[in-house]
Amino acid sequence: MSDIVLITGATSGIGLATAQRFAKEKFNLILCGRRQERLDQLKSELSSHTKITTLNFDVRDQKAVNEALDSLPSEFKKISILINNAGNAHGLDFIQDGSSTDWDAMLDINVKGLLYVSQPVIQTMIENKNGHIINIGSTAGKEVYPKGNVYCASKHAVDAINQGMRMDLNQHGIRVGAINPGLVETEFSKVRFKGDDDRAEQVYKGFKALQPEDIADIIHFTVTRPYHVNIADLVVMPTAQASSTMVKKAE
Ligand code: NDP
Ligand code: 8X3
Repeated sequence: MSDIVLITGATSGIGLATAQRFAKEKFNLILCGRRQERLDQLKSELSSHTKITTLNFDVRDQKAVNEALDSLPSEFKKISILINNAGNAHGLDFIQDGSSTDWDAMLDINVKGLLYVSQPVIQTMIENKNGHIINIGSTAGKEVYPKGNVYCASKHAVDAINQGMRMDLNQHGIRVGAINPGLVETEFSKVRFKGDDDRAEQVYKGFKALQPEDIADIIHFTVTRPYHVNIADLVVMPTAQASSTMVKKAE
C-alpha cells in the first residue's frame, strides 16, 4: 500500500512543489490550505498521477482542524507521513514598532497551528505503528536577525517542538525531523509585506534563491531513506547565502 501523505500549506510555494513531486512519485496525498480554488485546481492537475483528496481549514482553528481530519474518507485515514509546512511571516519591524496582530498571526499559525494538526495525526500514527513527520523550520529558527524578532521566535519554537516530538515519539518508532531552509523564492515575502510585490521581489533580486522544487527534492529524499535512517535536522541555504544577514548579491 502506498504511503498517505498530509501536506499543510499545499496551495503555494514549498507545499505546492512537494505536492507536485510526491504526486509524480505516486504517494497518496491529502492536500491542505485555505484557498479552495487552488485546492480544486491541484486536485484536477494531480489526480491523473495518484489519489488526491483536499481539506480546507485554517490551522489556527483547532475545531476546524479536527473536523477536517474526521471528514477524511476511510481510504485516507491512515496518514503515515505528515509534512508540517503551513506558515508565514507577517511584517518586518523593530520590536518597538511591531503589531500585535502580526505577532498573534505568526505564533498562532507557525506554532499553535502546527501543534493542532500534529496531535490528531500523531494519534493515528501511534495506533498504526507507522509514521514520519517533517517539520518545516527555517534558518530563522537557528539564528535571529534584526526585525525578525517574532517570526524568528516562532521558528525557534518549531525547532524546539521538532526536538521534543522526536523524543516523545521515539518509543513509538515514529521518525521526526526538521528541514530548515534559508531564502526560498515563494509567496512568503508577498505575505510578509502584505501584498507589496515590489518590496517582495527585492528580497530575491541579485542572487539565485532556493526554489520550492529544491526543498521538495530534499523532503522526498528524507522520506525515502530506509526506516533506520532519520534525517533529524537539516539546514539548507542558497549558495549565495552564508547566514540570515549575509547574502552575496550582484553589484
Ligand atoms: P507560501 O506563502 O508560498 O506558502 C504558505 C502556505 O501556507 C500556503 O499554502 C498557505 O495556504 C498556507 N497557510 C498560510 N497560513 C495558513 C493558515 N492560517 N492555515 C492554513 N494554511 C495556511 O510560503 P512558503 O512556501 O515559503 O512557506 C512554507 C513554509 O516554509 C512556511 O512554514 C515558512 O515559514 C517556511 N520557510 C519559508 C522560507 C522562504 O524563504 N520562503 C524559508 C524557510 C522556511 P493558504 O493561503 O491557501 O491557506
Ligand atoms: C524564511 C527565511 O530569512 O526570510 O524563513 O527568515 S527568512
